[in-house]
Amino acid sequence: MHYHIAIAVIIWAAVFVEARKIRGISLSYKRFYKERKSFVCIDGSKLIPFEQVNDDYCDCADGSDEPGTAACPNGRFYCTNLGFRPGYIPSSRVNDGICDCCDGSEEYNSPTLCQNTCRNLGQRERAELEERMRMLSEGADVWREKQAELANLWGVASSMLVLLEQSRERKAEADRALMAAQGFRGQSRTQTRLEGLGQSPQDTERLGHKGEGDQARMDSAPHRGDSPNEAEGDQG
Ligand SMILES: [Ca+2]
Ligand SMILES: [Ca+2]
Repeated sequence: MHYHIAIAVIIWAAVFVEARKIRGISLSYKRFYKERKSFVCIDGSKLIPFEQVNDDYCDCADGSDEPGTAACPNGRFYCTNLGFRPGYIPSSRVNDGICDCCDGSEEYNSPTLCQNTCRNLGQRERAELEERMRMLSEGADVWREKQAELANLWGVASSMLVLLEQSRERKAEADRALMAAQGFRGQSRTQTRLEGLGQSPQDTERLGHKGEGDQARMDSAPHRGDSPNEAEGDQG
């Protein structure tokens, strides 16, 4: 007997709590809707008895006294949408016969029976998100792979540059050695020819200087016809 009374009390309490529930508000806005007190419009413009909240008559300019009805043109209704994403809809869509919230909570006084599709929508959205995350993860793996390849290529390119520089240095050394060898061979050929003529390079140098002296003397010696007297004598 006592058991049945307790069950009845619990059911009555649940029905009472549901009846007193303020429709169309989110948890963060519940602090504005404390029962048994006067209600202050959220914009602070007016103080009204709490009975005028959701009484289907618009009292507040911001529509905050009618979160669960379509009375205020600028009001908005909060869809809890358990299992999916919560959100707001314009209060004009409350009890308009069209299901807008996936939990159908805005059609609480409507001939339209709305199915709760939040769970399916949530599952679909989670599957899509998982697929997107999988693709992003694969893309990230490919990106890391390409980065590793790129780093490897940079290493190879750096090694090749070092080898190229070393080869340039060796070629420059070889060129210098070749030029030195060619110069030495030229000197050797000259020396060989002079030795064949019985002269040493020093002799050649002296002869060169001697030839220059003889030429100078020949240039400075007087020539016939240079003196005017001689010219006149020749004429006499
Ligand atoms: Ca009202
Ligand atoms: Ca609706």
